[in-house]
Amino acid sequence: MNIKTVVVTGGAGNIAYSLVFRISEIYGKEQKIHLKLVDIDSNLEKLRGVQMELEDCFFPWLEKISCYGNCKEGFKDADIVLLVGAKPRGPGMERKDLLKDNGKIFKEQAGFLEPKEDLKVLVVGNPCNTNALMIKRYSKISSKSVMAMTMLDELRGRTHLRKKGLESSKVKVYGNHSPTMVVVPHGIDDIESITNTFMPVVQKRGAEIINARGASSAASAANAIINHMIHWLEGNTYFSAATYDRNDDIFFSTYIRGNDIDSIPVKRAFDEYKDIPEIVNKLKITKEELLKERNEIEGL
Ligand code: NAX
Repeated sequence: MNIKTVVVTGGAGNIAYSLVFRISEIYGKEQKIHLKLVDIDSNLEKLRGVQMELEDCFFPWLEKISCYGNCKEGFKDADIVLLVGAKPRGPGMERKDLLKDNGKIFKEQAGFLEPKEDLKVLVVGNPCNTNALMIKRYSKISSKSVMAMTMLDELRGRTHLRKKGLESSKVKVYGNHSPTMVVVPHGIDDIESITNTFMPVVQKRGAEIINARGASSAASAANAIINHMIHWLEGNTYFSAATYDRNDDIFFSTYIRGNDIDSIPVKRAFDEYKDIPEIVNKLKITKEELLKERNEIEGL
C-alpha cells in the first residue's frame, strides 16, 4: 500500500490544531497518510492530546500517527514536511533576536532532512523567508524542494478585491513575508490605489486579526498551507510562494508555476515591473530587508 508521510512541526501549536484535521485535503481523501507531529520535548503531552483527538475522528485516510520531541526521528521518510513550529516573538524582543533564535532552530532542523525524490518542505514559521534560507543552506535537499509561504497574503488580497466587487484570479505577492511585502493584483492598472489602499490592507491584515481576535491567524493560515501544497503538487497552477534566488542568496516571493521554479525570482519581479517606478521602489525595499535579514543570520 502506498502511504505518504506528512510531518508537521509545531504540532502542539495553534496553526497545527487547525491544520492536522484537514491534512488529507492535500493529497485527496483516498491517500493513506502517516502523520508525524513534532514539537519541543516539553510539549509532548500536548501532542499526545492532539493525537487522541485525531484518532477519535476515525479518519479513513489516517493510517498512522506518531509524535516526536525531536526532528531526527520525526523527519524520517517524509514526503512532505510542514515547518510550522517556531519560537514566537516575545514582549520586548527585537526582530534581529527572533531571526537569530529561529535561525538556529531551522539550521538544526535542516540537518535532519533526508533528500528524497519529490520531497516538499514548506516553511511557515516566521521569519519564514530567512528560515527557509537556513533550510536550504544547511540541508542536503535540493533548493527546489523548499519554499516559504506567502499564500495567506495572496488569499487575503483576493478576499479584499472580492469584497470590492473586483474579480482577480491572481494576486501576486513579492519579497518578504513582512510589512514590506509587495502585493499586486493582476490586471488592475490603477497603481495609486494599489500602493495606497490595496497593499496596506493586505500588509496590515495579520495585525488587524490579532487586535480583533486576541490571537494570531490560525485557521486561515492552515487553509493557506493546504492551498499552497495542493498547488505545488498539481504543478500546473500559478500561485504565490517564496523560492530560492541563486543570484541574491535569499528566498523571495514571486508568482510561480508549480514545478517551474527557476531560481531567479528577484530578477523576474524587477523585469515584470520595470516600467512602474512605484512598484520597483517597493521591490527594492523588500529585497533590501531580506538581504539585511540574511546578514543577521550569518555565522550562526
Ligand atoms: P504557536 O506559538 O501557537 O505554536 C508554535 C509551536 O511551535 C509551539 O507548539 C512550539 O512549542 C513549537 N516549536 C517551537 N520551537 C520548535 C522546534 N524547535 N521544533 C518543533 N516545534 C517547535 O504558533 P502558531 O500560531 O501555530 O504559528 C506558528 C508560526 O507560523 C509562527 O512563527 C507564526 O509567526 C507563523 N505564521 C506564518 C504565516 C505565513 O504566512 N508564513 C502566517 C501565520 C503565522 O503568523
